[in-house]
Amino acid sequence: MTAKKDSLYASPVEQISAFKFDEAVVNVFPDMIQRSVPGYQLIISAIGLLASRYTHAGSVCYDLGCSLGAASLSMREQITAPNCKIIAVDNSQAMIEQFKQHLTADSEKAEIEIVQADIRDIDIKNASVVVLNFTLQFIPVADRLEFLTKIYQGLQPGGILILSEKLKFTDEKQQQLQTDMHHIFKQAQGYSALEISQKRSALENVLIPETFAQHQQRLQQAGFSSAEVWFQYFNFASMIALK
Ligand code: GEK
Repeated sequence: MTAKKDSLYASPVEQISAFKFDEAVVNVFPDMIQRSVPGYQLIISAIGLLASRYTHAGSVCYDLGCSLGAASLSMREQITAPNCKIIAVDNSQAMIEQFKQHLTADSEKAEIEIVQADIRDIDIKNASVVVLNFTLQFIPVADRLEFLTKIYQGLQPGGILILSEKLKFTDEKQQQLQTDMHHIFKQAQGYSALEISQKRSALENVLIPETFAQHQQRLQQAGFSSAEVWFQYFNFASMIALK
């Protein structure tokens, strides 16, 4: 897939509308996410490693909010247990179409089934690994507990949830520092101050970050026996929750 450069917010926009995962975003998505999420590529690789450890014969891995399938492909690369399946779900038609178009069959490896649906509506069964890689943050806060409880119930004992999220912080100075560092990261990736600020406005009320404590508490309420951060780069973290 050719990675087109993201310049969606490079020119001044009079009225910034709410961010959507539409065709324009999909066309530049690999470049956008790599230059916007610190540590993205490392997390994708580690998802594959975790899947290879936790997936056992005949079980299912779910990639919820799969976008163009980076996490699914990383899992497919690493899973060695036989008869496993990866179910990749996203509600953006543009994402799903691109992912389907670029997915090449590999009969040697776990099958990837691509589904266009709202991740709150799908059945989760016989799961060894569930991935929510920067997706829960787009689900209304009021729906998060019920959704995570459903994931917990669909996981087999010993299964894991990998949850990556943009975090917020209760301490104001910490919040400012981490936000500034993220913007400095984006500037170092070639984004201008205008691009950073316009994208930020577009994501306002669309991407709702929470603190690690809020995530940890909710994961435990959903039933998980433990939830910890395994990776953090400024205000972007990835957690593992254990059933
Ligand atoms: C990656 N995991 O590359 N139902 C289904 N999909 C949804 C929903 C929903 N309710 N809400 C949002 N999405 C990917 C990156 S991107 C993160 C995930 C980002 C989808 C949305 O369409 C988009 O594809 C994805 O969640 C979030 O590892 O762009 O910051």
